[in-house]
Amino acid sequence: MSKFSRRRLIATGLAAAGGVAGLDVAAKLAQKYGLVPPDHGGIYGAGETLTYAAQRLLTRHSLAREFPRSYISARPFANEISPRDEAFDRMKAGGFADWRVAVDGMVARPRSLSLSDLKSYPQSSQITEVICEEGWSYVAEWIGVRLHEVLDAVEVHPQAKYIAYFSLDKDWWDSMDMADALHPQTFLAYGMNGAELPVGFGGPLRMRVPRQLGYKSVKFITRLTVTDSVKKFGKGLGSAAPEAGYAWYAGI
Ligand SMILES: Nc1nc2c(c(=O)[nH]1)N[C@H]1C(S)=C(S)[C@@H](COP(=O)(O)O)O[C@H]1N2
Ligand SMILES: [Mo]
Repeated sequence: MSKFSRRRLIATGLAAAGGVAGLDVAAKLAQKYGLVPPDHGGIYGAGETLTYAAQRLLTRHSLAREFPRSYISARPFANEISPRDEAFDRMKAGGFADWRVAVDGMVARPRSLSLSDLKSYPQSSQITEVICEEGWSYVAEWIGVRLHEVLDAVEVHPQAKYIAYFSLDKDWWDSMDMADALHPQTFLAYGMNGAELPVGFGGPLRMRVPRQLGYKSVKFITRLTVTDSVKKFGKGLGSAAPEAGYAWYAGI
């Protein structure tokens, strides 16, 4: 059987397993192919597994929609003010010259990167939509560096499976698998709509993961850790989201 038809069979199997009785089958298939999300388990576990595994098998190379410049929202909604933190205010007063993002874990060359270090990597931009799980969205231009570039610079070990990312906002951290980490639209964004990234939108540095819901696009990024398991962070569910009842994998 060719590799393609085998993959199609797996995907068909997963789709057919969509019924309640089939969720168990979906979970077993996903287990076999290493597609079990870290928040799998509990009452909705099999459903989360089905979503993640089906998306990975069917749409692994797809891109989030990119828009023409005329679609950029005139009044985008920032759902947050700056972190209430003295150190943050001091860094802001200094134009964020002291902002650092640590890149560590399963890498050959761990680094602590300033914004100017990040700006020395090739710059990319995208006009994509932030879609909140609460039902609102906006389109903006995001300017930054592909996470892929940063990961290449630190030389990720081949055993690595996830990138966990952390914010100055202690309540916010998340993780993504390597497929999303290396995805060409996954950015560390330091600019928005032709200017520096405003604090309300996560400045000076936020993650942009346009293939997933807005909550994966964590603001005020201070650390990236490359890992083969996310079990050791927080409650072991892969991000703060499942601890609050949201899915770790939020593909759109
Ligand atoms: N640090 C931090 N990151 C965060 C949030 C937050 O409150 N704090 N909110 C998340 C949610 S739920 C969404 S929908 C988007 C909203 O991005 P925006 O403020 O640019 O609209 O940011 C995400 N990243
Ligand atoms: Mo959100």
